Amino acid sequence: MVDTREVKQFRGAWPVAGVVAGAAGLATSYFIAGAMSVRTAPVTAVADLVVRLTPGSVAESLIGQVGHADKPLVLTGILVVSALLFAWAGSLSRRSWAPALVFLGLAVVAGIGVALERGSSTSDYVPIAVGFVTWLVALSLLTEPLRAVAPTAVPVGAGGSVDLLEPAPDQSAGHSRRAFLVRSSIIVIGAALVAGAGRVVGAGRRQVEQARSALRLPQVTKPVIPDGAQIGLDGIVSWEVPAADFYLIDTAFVKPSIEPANWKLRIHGAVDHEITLTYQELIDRKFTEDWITLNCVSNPVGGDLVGNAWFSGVRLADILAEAGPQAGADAVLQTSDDGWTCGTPLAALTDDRNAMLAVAMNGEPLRVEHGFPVRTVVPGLYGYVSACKWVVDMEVTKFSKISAFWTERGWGEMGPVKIASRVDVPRSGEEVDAGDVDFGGVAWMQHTGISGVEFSVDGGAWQKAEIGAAAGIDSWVQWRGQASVDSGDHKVTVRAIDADGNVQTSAVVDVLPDGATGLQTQHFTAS
Ligand SMILES: Nc1nc2c(c(=O)[nH]1)N[C@H]1C(S)=C(S)[C@@H](COP(=O)(O)O)O[C@H]1N2
Ligand SMILES: [Mo]
Repeated sequence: MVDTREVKQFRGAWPVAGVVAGAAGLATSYFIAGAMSVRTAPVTAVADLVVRLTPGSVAESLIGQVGHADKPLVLTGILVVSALLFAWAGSLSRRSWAPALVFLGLAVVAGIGVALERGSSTSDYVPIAVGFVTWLVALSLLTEPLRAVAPTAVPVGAGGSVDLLEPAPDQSAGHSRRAFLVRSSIIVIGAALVAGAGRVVGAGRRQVEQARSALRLPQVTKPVIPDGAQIGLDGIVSWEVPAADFYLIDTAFVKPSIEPANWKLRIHGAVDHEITLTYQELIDRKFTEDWITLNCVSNPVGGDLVGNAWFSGVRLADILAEAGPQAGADAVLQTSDDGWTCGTPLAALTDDRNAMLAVAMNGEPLRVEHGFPVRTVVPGLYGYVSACKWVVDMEVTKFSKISAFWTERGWGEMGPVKIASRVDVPRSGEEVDAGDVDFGGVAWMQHTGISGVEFSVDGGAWQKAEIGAAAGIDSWVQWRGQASVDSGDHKVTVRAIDADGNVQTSAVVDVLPDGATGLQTQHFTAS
């Protein structure tokens, strides 16, 4: 029989369990954010959210009052509020599993914070998910011993007897309390270790970020959008895609943290002279710069895995000429610091196009997630065969001798881009005013160029669209057109024509193995 005082003492343990479990969840999410180099950890994202939601005038006067302490204050506030919510969740868990809802609510708030961050991607939610699962597991581990001595059905003192519902014979209150203390200590120590490890893991990334902001690249010029490239229709993707909004595709769960001083590229294999380049040697060479549209082979018709940016770097053709590829070589096996590989046609790296080892994007050093300090960019080829991020090794070889990450998985070997066009205005499902309706979007066929875009409303005749200026043959163009429509449901279809006169096919082909074809049709309603 359990002493009622023991049971009462245990009441305080429930909120403690909530706080310990909550802290453990924060610790694992912090660690994962550090390990994955997630730009904004969940708590920081919530802090940004709080700042965003605080009315400007209030924020200003607060910041005025507390000066530079504003950010630590907001963070401390969030941690205090979280701790109270954790404690509340812990007390709730005496009676039901409702506390899971409290945790879920917190996870959702963190998720909203992350969603509102500029350039957030799916992987940014992983730390939140891990933190949430940790909460649930830790809370159930901690409350298990408590549950054994505190059957909620029995109000202590009512009727004067404490009738425990079938306590296991060895589940005395003392035993349970020991179990609770042992489990909380293990979880607290574990959380501290995990949080500490998160700091260490995150430190590499912080150092790289510092090295990145300290970089001076005198040969890199700021992008200047060519006159007439922006066609002036709201809703079309911006012609120059900011690095923070540029699509991200890679297999690296943890993004490589490479300081420029530690970067080296080895060019070897079937070459007359093996070359090893340091970062300094690379940026001391003559630069090339170009507007290049980069796209992913997995981009479906109408998809947004495509972007256009101003890349600065060193021409690979010049470097490879010094290495001297030997007769018979037709491929370059590129390897990233993270072990990812791709096989690139040697010809595309040695012909007159601007295939380059890029160090900057839109006039700024590459972002870590886009391959800092050095990545390859090859106009006219899909990213999976060419645009190696964090590139550290190039082996000149033959396709017949190699396999690479995606080609091993059934994707085509050569990866030339296919002509494509997209409708950005109106968006699917959008309501527009009946009458003259504006249409617009982008079209691309890198390294051939686009000569025209046509659109068809409700399956009618193809009409010529106006196209914006291109910056050469490697960048996309914006297009726009107008047609009169009655009220009701409508559709618009677009197709592009390349500089050789080839018209984009309507034949539907899936992205696997070498890129989608087919025309995009957007449905909209006029009223
Ligand atoms: N190291 C590495 N480089 C990589 C990849 C990768 O998974 N790992 N993915 C490639 C693919 S499939 C594409 S489409 C482009 C995308 O480049 P971005 O993320 O800078 O837009 O990078 C390429 N380079
Ligand atoms: Mo890709």
